[in-house]
Amino acid sequence: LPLWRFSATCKLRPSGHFLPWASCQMLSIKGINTAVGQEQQAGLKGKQVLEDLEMHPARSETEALLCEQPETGNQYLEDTLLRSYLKTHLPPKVLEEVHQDLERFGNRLHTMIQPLSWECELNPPVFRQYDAWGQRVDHIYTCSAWRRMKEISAEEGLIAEAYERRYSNWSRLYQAVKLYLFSSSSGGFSCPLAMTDGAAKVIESLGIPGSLRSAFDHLTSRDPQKFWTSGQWMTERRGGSDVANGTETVARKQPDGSYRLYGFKWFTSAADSDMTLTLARIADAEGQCTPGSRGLSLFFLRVRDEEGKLNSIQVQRLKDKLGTRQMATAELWLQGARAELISAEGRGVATISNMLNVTRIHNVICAVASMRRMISLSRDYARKRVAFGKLLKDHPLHMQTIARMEVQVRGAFLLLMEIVRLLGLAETNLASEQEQLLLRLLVPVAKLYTGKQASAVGVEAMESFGGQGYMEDTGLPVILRDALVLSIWEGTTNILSLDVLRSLVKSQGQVMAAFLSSVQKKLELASGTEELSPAVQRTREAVGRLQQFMAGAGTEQALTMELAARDFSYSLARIYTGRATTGITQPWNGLGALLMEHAARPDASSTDVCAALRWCNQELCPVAVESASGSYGAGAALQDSALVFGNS
Ligand code: UCC
Repeated sequence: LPLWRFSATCKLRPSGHFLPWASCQMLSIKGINTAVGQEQQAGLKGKQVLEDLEMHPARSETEALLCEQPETGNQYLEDTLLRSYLKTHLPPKVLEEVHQDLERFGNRLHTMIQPLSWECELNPPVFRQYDAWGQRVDHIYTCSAWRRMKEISAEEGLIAEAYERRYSNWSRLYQAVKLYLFSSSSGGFSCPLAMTDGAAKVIESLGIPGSLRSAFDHLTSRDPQKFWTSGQWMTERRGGSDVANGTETVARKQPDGSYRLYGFKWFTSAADSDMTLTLARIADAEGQCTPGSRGLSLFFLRVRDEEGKLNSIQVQRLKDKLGTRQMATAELWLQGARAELISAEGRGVATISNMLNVTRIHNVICAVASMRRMISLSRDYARKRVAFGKLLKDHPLHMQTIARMEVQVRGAFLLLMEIVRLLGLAETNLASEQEQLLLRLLVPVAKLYTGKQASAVGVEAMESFGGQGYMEDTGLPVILRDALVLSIWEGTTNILSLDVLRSLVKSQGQVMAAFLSSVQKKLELASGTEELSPAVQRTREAVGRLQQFMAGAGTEQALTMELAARDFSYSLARIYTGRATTGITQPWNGLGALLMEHAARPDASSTDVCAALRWCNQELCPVAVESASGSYGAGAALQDSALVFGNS
C-alpha cells in the first residue's frame, strides 16, 4: 500500500475515539514521534522507513515537518490567569474545594470529554421525517457522544451548581468557571446548557410555582437519568431581533386553563431538548390578539410526552448552518402544542429577559473559552513548529501577534468574571443597588464586545497555523465557525447596543452612575501601583471624554444616540475592561479598569502589569472621537445611506 494513501482524516485512539490532527500517520505508523525538537531524529528515522519502502528520501524530510500537532493539557492547570483570579477572589476554604474539583475536571476534559466533542462534530444530528412505512415520525437522531454530554453535564453539576448555592454568592462564579472549561470540549452542548440555565433562572425568578417545580428539579438535577435540557423558542420568520412585532404564534385557552399554541418557530436551537420556554399571543374570545410587545406572553411546554411522542409539534426540517453543526436547530410547526402560561399576560418579553440575560452570559463564557482554546493551541504550535530555521516562538513578529491576542482574552476573561461575580451577589441578595445596576449594564456590553473579539481572535489565531489552520481535520475550523455565531444569536451587536441604551433609559441614567463609580474605585486602587500610572491616566482621560459626550448627547435627538449606540457600548467595554494595541480594525483597542485592578494585586506578575499597560495604549473612548468628527448627526446618517446605496 502506498503510505501516502493512508487516511488523512482521523486517527483512532486507543480509547476508540477519532481525533483531529492525525494526518501524519505516514510516519507515526512506524512509531516515530515527529514533534519539533525531535524533528532531526524523526527525519533520519523517517528516511530509513522510506528507504525501506523504496521511496525517495526527500519525501521523508517534507513529511516529517508536517507533523507538529498542537495540544492542550489540563486546561485548568494551564490557565494561569484563571487560577490567579480564583486565588485572589475566593475565600480560602472555597478555593481549596473548588481547586480540587477543577483539577479533576480538567483531567476529565482532557482525557475523556474532548474526544467525545470531536465525535459530536463528526456525527451531526440527522432528521428523519417518515419511517419505512410512510408513517410520519419527525425523529431527530443525535449521536451517542452528544447524549453522553448531557449525562456529563448532570454529573458535573454544570447547571445544578448555580442553584444549589453551596458556596453562597461564589456558586455562580464557580459554575461559570466549569462551563468555561467545558465549553470548547463540549461538542456544542454549551448551547442547550445556556438555555437550560436560562429556563431555570426564569422559573426561579417566578418563585418556582408548584406547576413548574418538577421542571425546575429536572433542569437542576445532578442525576443523568433525571436531567432535562430546555429550548428557548423566540425566533419566528418575521422577527429574530424584532420579537415584539415578528411573533405570530397564537395561544388559545382551553377549558382546563392550559393553552394550545399555533404557529411556526423558525430557529429552535437544540431541538432535541426536553422542554422549552416560548412566546405567543393570547387570542381573546373573538380570536383577536394584541399586537406588539404588550401582546406577548410566556409559555412553558414539554416537547414530547412520556412515550416520546411530540406535543402536537411537527419538525419541518433541520437548519443547514455554517457552524454549531453538532447541535440540531430545527424549524417547528406548533399545531396545538399544549402549554402552560407562566408570565402575567402581556409580560412575556420582560419575563423571558431573565433567560436572555443568562444565555447572554453563557455567550460570553463561550466567547472567552473559544479565544482561550485558539490561543493555547497557537502557543503550543509556536513551541513546536520550525520555520526559517527556528521555532515560531523565536520569531518576534509571530510572538507579537499571539501576545496581542493574549491581551484580548485576558480582558475578556476578567469582564466575564466580573459579571458572574455580580450575578452571584444578586442571586444571594448580597448585591448593593449599584451592583445590580452595573450587572444590568455590563451583560449586554460584555455579550456584544466579546462576541466580536471571539470572531477576530479566531481568524487571527487560525492564521498563526498557516495553511494547517484552514484544514478541516485539524479541528481548528470548527472552533472558528462555532465562534462566528456568538455575535449573532442571543441578540446581534446592534440589538445589544440598543439594549445598553434601554438599560440607561429605564434606570434614568443610574446604570451609568454605577458604572462610573465602579471604574473610579478600580482606578483608585490601581493608582497605588507606580508602573500602572500611564494606564490610570489614560483611563481617567477616557472617562472624562465619555462624560463629556454624555452631557452633550443628553440634549441631542434620539437619532444621535442610536447612531452612537455601538461606539458608546464599545467605549464602555474598553474603559471597564480594555483595549489592545493592534492598530488594525478590530473593535476593542483599549483597556482599563479590570486589568488594572488585577495588575494592582500585591502578588501581581509583570505580565499582569504589561497586559494592563498595553490595553491602555490605545483609544479607550471611540464614541468621543466619532462624535467629534460628526458621525452621529442627521447629515452623517444621510451620508451613510448615500455610501451604501449611492446618491441616486
Ligand atoms: O437565538 C436564540 C437561541 C440561540 C441558542 C442559545 C445560545 C446560547 C448562547 C450560549 C453560547 C453557546 S433565541 C433568540 C434570541 N433572541 C434575542 O436575543 C432577541 C433579540 N431582541 C431583543 O433583545 C430585543 O431588544 C427585544 C426582543 C428584547 C425587544 O423587545 P421589546 O418588547 O420591543 O422591548 P421593550 O418594550 O423595550 O421591552 C419590554 C420589557 C421592558 O420592561 P418593562 O415593560 O417593565 O419596561 C424592558 O425593560 O422587557 C424589558 N427588557 C429587559 N429587561 C427587555 N430586554 C431586557 C433585558 N435584557 N434585561 C431586562
